[in-house]
Order: sequence, then C-alpha cells, then structure tokens
Amino acid sequence: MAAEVRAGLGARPLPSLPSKYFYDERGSALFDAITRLPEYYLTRTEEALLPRVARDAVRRVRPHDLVELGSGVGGKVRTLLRAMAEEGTLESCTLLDVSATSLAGSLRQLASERPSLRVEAIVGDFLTDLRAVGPAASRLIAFLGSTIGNIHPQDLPAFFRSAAAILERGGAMLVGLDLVKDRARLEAAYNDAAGVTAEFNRNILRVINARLGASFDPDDFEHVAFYDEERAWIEMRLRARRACQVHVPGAGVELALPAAGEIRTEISCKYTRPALEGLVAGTGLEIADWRADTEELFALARLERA
Ligand code: SAH
Ligand code: AVI
Repeated sequence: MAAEVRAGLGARPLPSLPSKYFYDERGSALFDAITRLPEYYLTRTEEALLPRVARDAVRRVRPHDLVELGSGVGGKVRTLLRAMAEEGTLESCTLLDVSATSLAGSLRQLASERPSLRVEAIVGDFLTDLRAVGPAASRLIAFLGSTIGNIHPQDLPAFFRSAAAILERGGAMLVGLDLVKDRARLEAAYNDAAGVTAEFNRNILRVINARLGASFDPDDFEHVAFYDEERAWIEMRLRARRACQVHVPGAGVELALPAAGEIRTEISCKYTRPALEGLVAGTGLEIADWRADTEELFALARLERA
C-alpha cells in the first residue's frame, strides 16, 4: 500500500490514489448506500438482468464452482448460487475482495444460508492475486457491478489473460458493464443530490489517514466527478478548498497542494460492445453473449475461453 500511495501521490501533473482504498468498513457501507440512490441506475439495472443471464450461463457452463471478484456486501452471489443450485451443479464458491470486513459479512451470511457449501474467502487484489484462486474443472467467474470500469483500459488485456488462466475449457466469466450514454445521466449518477458519493469519495482520505498515519482533513476537499467523453470514463477527483500541506509518514510522502489542486481517486469506464471486443481480443477469452436492458444502460457480457 505504501508503495502504491507513494507512486500515486507522486504522479504529475495529477496526483492520484488507487480506488481500491475506498473500501474500509465505512467505505463499503457508503458504496452500499450509493447502490440504492435514485440517480445510481447501475445496480438495480444489473440486478434486473442477472437472474435470467445467470440461469442461461449456468445451463451453458454447468459450473460446480463460482468465483466472485470484488464481491462486496451485495447479494448478487446469492442469485448466482441459486441458479447453480437449481440446475444441481453447485459445489463450491470463492469470494475475492480487498475488503476483509465485506468478506467476513458474506461468509457469515453464506454459512447460515448454505451450510453445506464449500466457501473460501481471499483478501486480495483482482489485478495481481488471481493466482491465489485454485484450479477447478468447471467454473463460472462473476465480475459484476461495473467494477471492471474501475480498471484502466490499458490493464484490462492482462487482467483478462489472468482470468482465462483460472478457467478450464468451457468455463466462463460474467462481466457487468456500464454502457456509454448521455453525459447528463452519467454525471448525475456520480453527483447525487444527497451527497453520498461525495462522502464515499472523501472516505479514501480517512483510509489513508488510518493506515498510513496521514494528515488529510477530509473537510478540506470537495468532491468532483465529470464525464470525459474522449476516454469514455467518469473521473472522480478531490479538489483542495485551500492550499494544504499533507504528511503521509507511512508512505514517506510530503504533499503540497495549492488551493484548487486535485487528486484523482477513481476512473469508471463506460463501455460499448466493440470497445470491449477490442480489449478482449487475443487474451484467450471471447464475447459469447451480450445482454442489455431495453434502455441500453447496462450490459452483462459472458466471456468464454476462446
Ligand atoms: N460486486 C458488488 C460490489 C461492487 S463495489 C456489486 O456489484 O455491487 C466494488 C467491490 O470491489 C468492493 O467490494 C471493493 O472492496 C472491491 N474492490 C475494488 N477494487 C478491488 C481490487 N483491486 N481487488 C479486489 N477487490 C477490489
Ligand atoms: C464499484 N464501482 C463500480 C463504482 C462505480 O460506479 O464505478 C464505484 C463508485 N464510485 C462512485 N460511485 C460508485
């Protein structure tokens, strides 16, 4: 963490922080609140698509094993497990997330709902730690919620290759993607009227304070989120309300920010099918199915071993 934060805060012209550090217990709860906001159409649109897409994927793959990446505190894993149980294929499940508290909550819930299920939890980073997931003959990977959008597109081909490496032939990965759409709708989803996203954004500073002894005052920063049409991503930043000098002893960083100086905290990429096809090409995976809602807000893509 120290090395990542040092590299990010040292970047110029725009210092940055890795978005995976939003998700301590408070950050995970704030994200959960975001999923219920009227402006944040992503979660409810995906949840409406998921039962049918899950059933079709299970009929096609007949997975004994489910792996969910970035599983969080949500209940989507239950929809997937139900689909597997109904087809009689369910044996085991692995959850991988950076948030240990989210994993602990999911483990408790699964233990009470499905006591005979073999469940493993891995605290890790889905960009670097997929090798920690053991082999399985027949596996479905779920990567939902548009979390793929938080990965820089230049890192996606390597991510797809490492996902392909934990799938045997016939295995598949379900990916939830937020789709390119009009700026107003996108920007509203990341600038909610109740200010929950702003609080989520500032939470990353509390995490850096708690884990690296930093001296950020979250109240010194305002939330900024805008759509970069050329890159097809929402970018979240924190803008200093006044000049500030921040010490981050755990990372050996002294950060001087001028008034209105910004730190990038997240990108959230929006996709089209051709854009995803371009990034999947040559990675060992291919798009086998693509389902979007009638308004084309959100899509679930099934990627299979090529
Ligand atoms: N899958 C849920 C939660 C999405 S929130 C849903 O669809 O609603 C994103 C989740 O991914 C959080 O639980 C966060 O802790 C986790 N996460 C973010 N970056 C990660 C990374 N690099 N590696 C592993 N988990 C990560
Ligand atoms: C987890 N991830 C897909 C969310 C997103 O939409 O990119 C995180 C988020 N950031 C602001 N609001 C929600």
